[in-house]
Amino acid sequence: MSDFEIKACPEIWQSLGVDVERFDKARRMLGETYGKIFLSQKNRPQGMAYFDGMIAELHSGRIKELLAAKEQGRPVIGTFCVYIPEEIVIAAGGICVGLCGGSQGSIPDAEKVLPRNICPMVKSVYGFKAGRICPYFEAVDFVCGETTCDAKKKTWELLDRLIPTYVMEIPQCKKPRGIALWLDEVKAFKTKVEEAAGKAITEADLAAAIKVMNNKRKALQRLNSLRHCKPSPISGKDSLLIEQIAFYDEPIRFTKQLNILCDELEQRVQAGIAVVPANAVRVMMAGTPMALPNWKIHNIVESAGAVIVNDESCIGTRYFKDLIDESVTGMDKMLAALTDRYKNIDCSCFTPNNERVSQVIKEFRDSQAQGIINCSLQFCHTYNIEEVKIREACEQEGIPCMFIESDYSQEDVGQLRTRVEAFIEQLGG
Ligand code: BJ8
Repeated sequence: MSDFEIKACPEIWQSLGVDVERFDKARRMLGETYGKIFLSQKNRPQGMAYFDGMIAELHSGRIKELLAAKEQGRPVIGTFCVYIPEEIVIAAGGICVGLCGGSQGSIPDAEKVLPRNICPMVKSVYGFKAGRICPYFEAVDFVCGETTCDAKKKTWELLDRLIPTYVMEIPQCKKPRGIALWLDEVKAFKTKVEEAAGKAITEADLAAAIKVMNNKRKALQRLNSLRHCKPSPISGKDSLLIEQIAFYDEPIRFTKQLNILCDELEQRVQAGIAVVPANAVRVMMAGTPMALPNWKIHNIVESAGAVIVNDESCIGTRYFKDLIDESVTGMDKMLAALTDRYKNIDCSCFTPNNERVSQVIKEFRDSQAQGIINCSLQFCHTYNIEEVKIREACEQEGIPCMFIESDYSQEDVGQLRTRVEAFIEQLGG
């Protein structure tokens, strides 16, 4: 179908202590899957070539960049949650890479230690490190976890035995004393990053980093608005891919390339050019994030002839819908403004979390979708339980909604395909 290949770099993997033989097999399989899912799409925007290139360089070029940064004394920090303030890392001259696991391949390594009945994302993360099958994990100086869900916060204790794991305490409620604790945690994280960088972050450093991240989030907002056009000028699969690449690419380069793509998408909108037929059913996804390379549900939905026009998740809008106020000056006030932006992220780990319910309805309306597929990773209690409120709100608003609970395995694909096809048919597809 395609001769796409994710480039190999065995000398570097070896020097990092990666299990080269095993990792190389995974690399080949991933390249094949990528070719089938992404390169088989017809009429893709030309600007996707950059993002295809980022996947081709996933395990080579970008790893080399991280190692070159480390040589210059810049810290490279791995994260697992959008609550970790990337601006602080960038302000210190460092690099932040998202290490959330979206692969079934590392789960058997995790299940040797962790219980089977926890979220696949957490198991995938732990398995990547335990099995030494992720060059990113081997390239970072340390990782930063957080106290969001129970599966994560207890796994960090075990992960710390394999790699230095710093943990940010995220409150459970957004009361003033919770926000005050959060601000303290942001300050402590700043100190930790400054120690790793061997330099103090100045107000000018932080202001510049806030701008970099705001610009990146604005470009992602722009992509999201373009997806909302009818017909959507880009597929949901490609949009998801871009959102996933946002977590490991160099932010200034990423922003520039995404804006170039958005210029092209604007022209496509004017010309009425789309990847799918104009009458394709429009679906919005909501729920737990889909970390690279989890393309399972998007592939099922779009293979059934629908187009996904919005991702209400941490890989999607929760990552980029809010910006930091750039007009604020003075380190203390800037850190407070930063905390203020992060507290608007409406993860189901918070209680209460009614903002998310309203946000889901708002995004449904904005995206001109016809139905919502609310997804939860298996054993994610917070999103699973919050499904009740999402379903009630959809019923009240007359919005067709289906709920999927799944993991990274292929075992339920046939059954999911049948359910998704029936839902799309119900929406008029
Ligand atoms: S802000 S959604 S990135 S915690 S899916 S590991 S919650 S059991 S990923 Fe998340 Fe931050 Fe929240 Fe977003 Fe736990 Fe649920 Fe697994 Fe989750």
